[in-house]
Amino acid sequence: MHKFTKAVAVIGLSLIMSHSAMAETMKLGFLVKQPEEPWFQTEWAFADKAGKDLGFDVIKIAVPDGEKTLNAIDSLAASGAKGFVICTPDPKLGSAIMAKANSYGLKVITVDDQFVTAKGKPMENVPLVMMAASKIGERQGNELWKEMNNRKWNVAETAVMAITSNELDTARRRTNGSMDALKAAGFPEKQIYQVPSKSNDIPGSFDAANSMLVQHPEVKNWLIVGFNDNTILGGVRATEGQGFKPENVIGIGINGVDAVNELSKSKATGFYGSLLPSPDIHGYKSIEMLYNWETKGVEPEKFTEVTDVVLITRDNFKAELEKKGLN
Ligand code: FCA
Repeated sequence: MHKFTKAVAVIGLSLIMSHSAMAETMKLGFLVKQPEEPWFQTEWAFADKAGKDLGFDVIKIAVPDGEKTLNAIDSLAASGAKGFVICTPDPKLGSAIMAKANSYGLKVITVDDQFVTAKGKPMENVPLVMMAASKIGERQGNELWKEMNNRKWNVAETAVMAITSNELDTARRRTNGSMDALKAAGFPEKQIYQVPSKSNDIPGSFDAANSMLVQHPEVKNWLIVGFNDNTILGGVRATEGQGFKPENVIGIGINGVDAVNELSKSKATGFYGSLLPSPDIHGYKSIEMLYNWETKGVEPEKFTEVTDVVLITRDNFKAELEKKGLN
């Protein structure tokens, strides 16, 4: 009986303690526009890791549109969070997001997509963590050129299909970088065709690519340019639908983690590979900066560019993902 009472008391005490410990744990938000992309799931996972390492809770919220974004900020404030990292569904929401965050005294760090004013001017005073957009685009162009030459394609029978999302600055810079690199390498400018995507997902780029393919029945080989893996996947699916063989299509994505299913397929497709940046660093570092800002008053850098990139293909993707702890 005595033992039993003691045991109950111990359990009771530990419950009280864990409850009060929980009450003291700092909360920070991590809001992303497209949680269905493994890219953002990876950022979340590494934000959680930072939370475990440094001792804070991460409130992860999907914000596919403006209304959900503003509601998410209300609920973060209600739960006592001190700030949030965000990849906004629309860069033009920047001013509205900042106004709401400021009204609650919440700190904000942006990741991947930079806020712009209503007039489209980058809001450079809000801290940003992002990949080097033009550089990764140039790398895409150079790798496409290299693989085209490996396959000894006749340039006269080849065209570039550039699926664009120019309203998103990072996307515009990536695809422009890619087209510039192809031109610089010697690809004829008049065989580079651009088509805008209506939405930044596979169906959007699939539709865009289909309309491009029917306009150019004369093209035998296609190089596909686009700002992320989903864009390229949509393009590749469209070529398959219109009867192109994998050996006549080269698509190289960007994000890497969104290409794992495709690269795991038993047979090669027109999706040759992907440029893998560092979603782990984006997720970990952005929220670590927020934490240091809140707890130590360390002002984050206004711009943190993450440059480390590796090309993953069917041959090396498992090993490369493992190196970064992304498997
Ligand atoms: C943008 C894209 C994502 C990812 C990220 C780094 O937000 O939409 O797919 O590439 O930049």
